[in-house]
Amino acid sequence: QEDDRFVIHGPPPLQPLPRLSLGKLVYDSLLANIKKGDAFVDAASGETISYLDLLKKSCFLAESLLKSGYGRDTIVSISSENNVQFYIPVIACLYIGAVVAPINHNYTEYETTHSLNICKPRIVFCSKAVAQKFVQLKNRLGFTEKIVIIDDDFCDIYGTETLAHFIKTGLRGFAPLCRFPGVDFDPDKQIAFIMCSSGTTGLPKGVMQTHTNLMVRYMHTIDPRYVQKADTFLGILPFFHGFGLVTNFFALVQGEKIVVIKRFEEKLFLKAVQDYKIPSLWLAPPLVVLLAKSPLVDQYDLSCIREVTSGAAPLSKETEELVMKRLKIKGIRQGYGLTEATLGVIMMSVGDIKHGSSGKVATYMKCKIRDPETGKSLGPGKVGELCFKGPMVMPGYYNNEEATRNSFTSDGWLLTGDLGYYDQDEYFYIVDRLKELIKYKGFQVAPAELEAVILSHPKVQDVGVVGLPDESSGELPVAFVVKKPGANLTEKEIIDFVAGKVSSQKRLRGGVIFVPAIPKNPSGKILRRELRKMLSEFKSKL
Ligand code: M24
Repeated sequence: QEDDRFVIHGPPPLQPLPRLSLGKLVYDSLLANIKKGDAFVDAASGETISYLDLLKKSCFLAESLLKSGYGRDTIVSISSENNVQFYIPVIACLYIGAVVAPINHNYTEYETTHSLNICKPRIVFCSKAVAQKFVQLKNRLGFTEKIVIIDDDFCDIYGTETLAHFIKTGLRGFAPLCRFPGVDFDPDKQIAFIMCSSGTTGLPKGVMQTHTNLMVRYMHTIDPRYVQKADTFLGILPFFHGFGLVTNFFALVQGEKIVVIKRFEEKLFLKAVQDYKIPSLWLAPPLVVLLAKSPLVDQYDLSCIREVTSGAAPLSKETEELVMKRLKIKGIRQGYGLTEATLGVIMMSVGDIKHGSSGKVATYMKCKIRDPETGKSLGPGKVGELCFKGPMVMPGYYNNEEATRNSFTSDGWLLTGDLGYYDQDEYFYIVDRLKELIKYKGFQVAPAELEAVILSHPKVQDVGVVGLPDESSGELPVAFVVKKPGANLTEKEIIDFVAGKVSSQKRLRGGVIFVPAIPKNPSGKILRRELRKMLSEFKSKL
């Protein structure tokens, strides 16, 4: 039985949650901002796209998709570096109720295959840089009909077409219109995005996020308790990750100019903040650490920065304090979020400071700390699993009822797999992770995925992967490996084998430790807590 005393509610909303499609919201905003000029500008090349252009291209693309037989519920993937064109297909799909499934452009063929197989997109919109990979996979997998290149009007990669070509052929001579090309649907049920996350266990899965899930974040964005209005926004968080995709989308809806960082480079980052006078930075902890420690920071005039917001991984109190002193700002606003709950569900309000805390439960949401053993809700100061209810919680994993069922308690609370507590004033602190997930620089690394890769090595008998705590990156993946009897296998051989199959964030930067056996429970489940203990013993001996 739920103990209501220990359910922590977010503050009352300023307005009821509107039942509106994101497409209509963004269309109205683009229209209202057409005189504003640039919507996106690339910090390195200076390439831009104006609000008017974005409005036209997204409307033409939506009409063209509809005329080509795509529409509500069509699954469309997007895979590209952060660029000024990224949101054209995203917005067009939101107009017509098509479902956008972003895929990390850095993914190897192996990882991309898994992502494509989750949602089987009929169209992939991608950048020229990664198009070849999708052409090969299209032929092999067979369900994708078109690959459309978004960032080049003259691209001639065999098996692809350009965005301009797709629009022109789709419209088949019809004069393009800039009216709202919307389709009727129920925003509570209509899926807007399918995002990649491994959740509490196993391989990456597709998190469904509805229009209403995302609308809650819009309400946070226009709530002065959470967001200070600005003219410019730094598009540095990856657009394919929930944190980046949604924060940049709503900055756009707010009519801000988004300064896009395509490839991270320290000088480019600092210069963009300085030159475009970015007042509010939204970052993952590694970049906050950079602001705290990098000698280059002193070479730029960063006096424009009023606040820094950090989320997606823990940030230490020490880093917080260093950045505050260095940038002469009042505090770092932390937030805690997860793909399964759309975005930040615990956030520090504007002007509120409590060092080391991630903040308070966000408006529209409620949270409880659940004792993982007994299932009972816990009071202040007691560590347990954070669980959420409310309109930001995903309806489930795409095509995966079992994983969905396992992510909720029988009375409908989302199990986050994170351990934390709240204090007497209801500020939350995240202290550990119950789930398998490793986070490297804010990116998800699913141990089960690395274990499957390493197990496919012919000289490996068994394996278990855990994270090694690391100050600047959060955690580094480490593999405990059992060699096949008589096998001659080196650490380097395994590290290189993994590097050949997965993208950079998943490499075994924490190393390989050879062991005689992997600790498991009687049903064969890896005892990760045991592995972590072995890891700290091993490292303390070095
Ligand atoms: P995903 N401290 C410790 N661990 C954290 C954390 C934190 N502050 N935040 C996330 N984690 C870990 O890749 C937990 O283990 C995200 O990280 C994600 C997605 C969308 C938005 O998702 C957790 O289970 C955000 C994060 C987000 N973070 O902050 C804000 N948004 C935010 C901040 C201020 O699935 C796992 O990472 C204001 C508004 C905001 F939205 C989830 O990993």
